[in-house]
Amino acid sequence: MSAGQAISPELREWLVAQLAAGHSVPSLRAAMQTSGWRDDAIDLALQGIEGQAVVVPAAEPPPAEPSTAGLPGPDLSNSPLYIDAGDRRVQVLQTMRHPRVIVFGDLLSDEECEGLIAAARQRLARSLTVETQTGGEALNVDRTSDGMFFERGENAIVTRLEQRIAVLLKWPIEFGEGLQVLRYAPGAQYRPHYDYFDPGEPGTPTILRRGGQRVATLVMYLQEPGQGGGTTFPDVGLEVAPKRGTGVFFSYDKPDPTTRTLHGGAPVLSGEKWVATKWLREREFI
Ligand code: PD2
Ligand code: ZN
Repeated sequence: MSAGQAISPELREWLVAQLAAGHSVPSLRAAMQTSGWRDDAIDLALQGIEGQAVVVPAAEPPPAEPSTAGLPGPDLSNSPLYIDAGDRRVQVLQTMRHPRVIVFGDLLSDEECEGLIAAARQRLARSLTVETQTGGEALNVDRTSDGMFFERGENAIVTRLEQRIAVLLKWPIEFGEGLQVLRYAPGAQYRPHYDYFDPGEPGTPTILRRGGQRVATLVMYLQEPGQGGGTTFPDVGLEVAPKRGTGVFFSYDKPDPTTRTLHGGAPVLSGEKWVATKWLREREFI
């Protein structure tokens, strides 16, 4: 090494990179001295480098939004205000991309809401949730509502609604679970959870035999409480008001928290909240 050694562009680049990586000018000077550089050559090499030391690394591109291709849901590419769901023109009130959430207005008539409640009322029992340890069902303290399931196509209102949902969400009727109806009394809630089945739980393979994973949820409000009872998405600070006839739809392309589909039913503060939930599977649900 000698004082006459040329300061090549590569050396300059290397020095800038070292500074950017957090090495100090004195530490670089010491390293160059150890390598046999003379002080005047070091001065020359470091000239002007200090000023440009802060090389800001290129910002990470934002994570790509998950694709909704191959999932249930309407085509929103032209930002429609209404969607023709066959027998009804449904409003698009609000949309979010990640998580994919759509709030639909005028999804059900008052008569349909009342008809579903009347048919469900006598069959209510304290809600069970799928027990992922075993694949069976169990009482769950996270869910303090009462509920029941209709069979697919069980009565005229259920059949009509299932047909409408299939058109609206472009997903075959056969891929849907039977409609679930829930009643929340004052104080009742559904603590935040994911609707997909946790792949890490031992009971999940048994559950998946009936139609694969859940890929989307539609919660429809049949009766609004006096206060409280919104559907919350804690990861994104969203709360959907439980307005009768309205529905909140969300989809998830994988059974994973990165979908940001953590959601819950906030405690009902007064009155009674009734909802109907339709879960959609990857394949025919049998
Ligand atoms: O009733 C709700 O708002 C609610 C919230 C979270 C319903 C469900 N999940 C569900 O039925 O999965
Ligand atoms: Zn849920």
